[in-house]
Amino acid sequence: MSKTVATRPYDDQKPGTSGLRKRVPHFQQPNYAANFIQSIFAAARVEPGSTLVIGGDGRFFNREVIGLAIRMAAANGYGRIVVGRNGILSTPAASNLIRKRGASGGIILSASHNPGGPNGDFGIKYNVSNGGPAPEKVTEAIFRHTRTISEYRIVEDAAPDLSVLGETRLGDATVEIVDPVSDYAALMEELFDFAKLRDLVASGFRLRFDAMHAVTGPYAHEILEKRLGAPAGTVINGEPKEDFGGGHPDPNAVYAAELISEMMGPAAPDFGAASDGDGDRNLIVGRGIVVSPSDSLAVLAANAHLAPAYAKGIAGIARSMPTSGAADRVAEKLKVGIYETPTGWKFFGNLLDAGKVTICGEESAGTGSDHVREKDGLWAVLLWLNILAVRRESVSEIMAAHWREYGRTFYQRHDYEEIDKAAADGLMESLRQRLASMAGQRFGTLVVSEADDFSYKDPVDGSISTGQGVRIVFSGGSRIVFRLSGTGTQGATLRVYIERFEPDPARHGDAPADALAELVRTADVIGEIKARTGREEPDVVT
Ligand code: G16
Repeated sequence: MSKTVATRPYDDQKPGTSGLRKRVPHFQQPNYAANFIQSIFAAARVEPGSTLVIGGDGRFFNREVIGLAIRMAAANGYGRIVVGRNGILSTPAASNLIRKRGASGGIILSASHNPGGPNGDFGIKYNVSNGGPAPEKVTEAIFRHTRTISEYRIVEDAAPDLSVLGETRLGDATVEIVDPVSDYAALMEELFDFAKLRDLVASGFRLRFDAMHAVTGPYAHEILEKRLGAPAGTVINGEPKEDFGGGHPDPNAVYAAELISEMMGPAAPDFGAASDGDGDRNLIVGRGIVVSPSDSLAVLAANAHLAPAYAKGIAGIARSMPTSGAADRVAEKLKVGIYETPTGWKFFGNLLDAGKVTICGEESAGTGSDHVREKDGLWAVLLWLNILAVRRESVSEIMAAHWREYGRTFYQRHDYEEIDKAAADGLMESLRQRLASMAGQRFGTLVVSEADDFSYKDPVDGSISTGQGVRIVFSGGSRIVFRLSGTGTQGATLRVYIERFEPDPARHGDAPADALAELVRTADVIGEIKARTGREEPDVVT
């Protein structure tokens, strides 16, 4: 039996870069999650009897909302609801399941790399039938519905036990609890040469994977240790925890410090990697070298043909605007298309569906391909391993060779977290007002050649997204980009992206901080960062 429950709208349910993210207590307000889920169903307008996939990264409050989403889906006309055991599905595994099952969409409960726990973050995102994040026209329709919602539908019966595999009936729907790992692991075996990977591991090659107490633990244990034969202990922090063990499951040099310090030490393994809360991001580290995500995208694109899935070559590359131009040089050499999109994986979906690109990536530690419609942390790790298994060179050697061939793009992102929202808006507004007069201005040795506020016209459906970040380009191609994050939950996060191309191999060994020092100083002058935010230093440099 299902029932209709009266509710009242909240005015702050606008999805950001990747779904709706708020603190857990905020989500625990009466009907807060139910309102958003009902609005997803209203915007999705699926055929009765459709399939819906539901899963999450296992963070605090997951179980409650998964139970709620199952009961609401059963009352809203879905015929089959596919759920990961114990509510667990990594974001790429959910994307794969949506595609494999011909589902009309999926609900993924995650706040990605944001910390979890009773006072941590929680999030809900909706993915559409191609397995990718809902495009803006859908997220806008969800938001519109949240502004006027007056009731939601739910079955009265309890949701089934999420720990038991198999099917049960709930209202008019079938709820199917599936193993979260097996379909995903099978997909990885199709894409990569597991025999070669096993040989690499058997040859004494040592790897370390930090799952950061988040969702990739079970996936990494199965794939790296069981299927590839890496010794037990290869995967660290491999048990998912509701609060990620008190950590911040963001795979960067600050939050994955344990991994980085091991990789920089005298007994470092050959290869290290980490993933985030929901398993879509990746960090790649070689012995003594951290690979920047923008460089990783370029190297993966340049070497993808070494893995079976991409042996015939790639159709094109897409990167988000703030991601460095390193991949552009690879696309040029391969004579394939390069697309520059706004931040947010949702912008890659159309390009992938249209076959215009095969590999996509972002500076925010995300890389992926047309195998699913999300970025995919373990996929990036396995593609790196496949490349290493064929080339039998170290990560440092591969990077040095890449820079010799294409030149090196030095890159840093400076994050100022939880700053005052009004100050952040003021900083961006002031930049926008000065854009028209910026060209020709000189800052030290740097001369501005162009400045704009990035906007994007989707080449497939013609939709236009404006206000996607202020770009200041200097003669010679160096660049500073200012943007406000769309994934924070407290105040505002200012991101400043800085890059400089260096063709001279004699300079490729320079430290990024030195190579970018003048641009960093200039970013503060142009953005008035210290004056407007009161911050002397960024909180995180990636
Ligand atoms: C999400 C999006 C990414 C984006 C990142 C950072 O990642 O899927 O496309 O690059 O947020 O966005 P922002 O700069 O707006 O904070 P995730 O891993 O958080 O889902």
